[in-house]
Amino acid sequence: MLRLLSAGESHGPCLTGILDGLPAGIPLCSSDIDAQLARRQRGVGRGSRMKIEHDHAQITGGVLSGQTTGAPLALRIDNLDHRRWREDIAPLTVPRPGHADLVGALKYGYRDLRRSLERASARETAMRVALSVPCRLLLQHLGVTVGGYVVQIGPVRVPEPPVLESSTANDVLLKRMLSAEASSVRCYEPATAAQMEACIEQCMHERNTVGGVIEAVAVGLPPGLGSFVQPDRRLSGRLAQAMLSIPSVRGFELGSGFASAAMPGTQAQDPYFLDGETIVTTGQHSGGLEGGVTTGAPLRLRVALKPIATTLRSQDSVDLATGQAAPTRYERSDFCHVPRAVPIVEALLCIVLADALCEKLGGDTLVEMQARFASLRTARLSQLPMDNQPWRFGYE
Ligand code: EPS
Repeated sequence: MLRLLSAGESHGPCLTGILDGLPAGIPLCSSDIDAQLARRQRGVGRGSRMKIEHDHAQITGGVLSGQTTGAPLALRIDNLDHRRWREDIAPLTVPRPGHADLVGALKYGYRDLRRSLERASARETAMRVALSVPCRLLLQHLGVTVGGYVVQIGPVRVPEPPVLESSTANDVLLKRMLSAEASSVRCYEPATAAQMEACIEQCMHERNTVGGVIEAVAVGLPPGLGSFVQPDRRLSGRLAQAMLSIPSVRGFELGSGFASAAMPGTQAQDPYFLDGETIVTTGQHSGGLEGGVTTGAPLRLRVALKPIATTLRSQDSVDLATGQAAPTRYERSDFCHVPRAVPIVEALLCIVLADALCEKLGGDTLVEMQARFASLRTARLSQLPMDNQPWRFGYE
């Protein structure tokens, strides 16, 4: 339903983006977008490029008098660093392991490796964060809140939190989002946040980089987003695709994810129980999706980010210009991008969920979508009538 395209190099004049398929009537101004862009720029462990850029999105299409019109949204973000890259650029011929340098030359025949990094750079995520903002606002107008926090930096992890109770899960998760935003490493647990900060500082001192794990959450979702009737309509797969498209993401899990592989089957499911007339489930293990469809429980996913591949200490490589073994040459980079990546993970979650809601609700305007949202089936017993009769397939 939503189609997103971006263009632009990391050190070129600007990033350009288009998001097509938004309903009309979502209030949107560039300061809403800039607030999310600013979130993406702060956090312990960032590199010096973030001191140069002060990201601002210029809206150049799709918003009239402060509201989306239903036409494609068009945005532009200038790269302030571009002015330093207008003259002769030093050749880059030693591919950096873990970056797209070598595969770009193999695939596109580039004769200088900077051509690979210009587009493979995570700079592009600024535009995806910007384009996600009307999606986040659409979700908010439907009562859905998306947030995220860091649960691991290097070996430092938040202590395993107690199992979520369905009656308090939303409140607990909303509190975590708020506390994380007040932390320089975006971790909701203060003692662990201090250890994470120390871990990042230690890694900078050792001239190294460090990765981590982010948990993203959506609360207030209706049941029934996504489908199991075709594999490509499973929301779980659509989320995995989106999350694995973030540079440096190497792992994805929903709910108990990889840990559930070690659990007996009786302990790896979320039981159903009645709360008055309504069937409820915590989503603790499922992550809020069963059969690739939302259950109405909070959606919880995790992504693992490998450490940034650009390191102050050189790595073994080969100079393609001389054909000799050669060390990589350092250019500035982040030391730990994990706190800064939380808004990126949230952004992609917002885009996938807004897409699924547009699919489920249809409608050309926000108001139409709100009315349809209010009439969706809930898990009340009265809305789940069963025939309770023998039946037949009825094929010839
Ligand atoms: C990046 C390398 C660094 C990061 C950049 C992503 O840029 P530079 O090579 O100019 O120092 O700062 O991230 C951004 C510019 C950004 O806006 O997030 C990389 O190699 O992916």
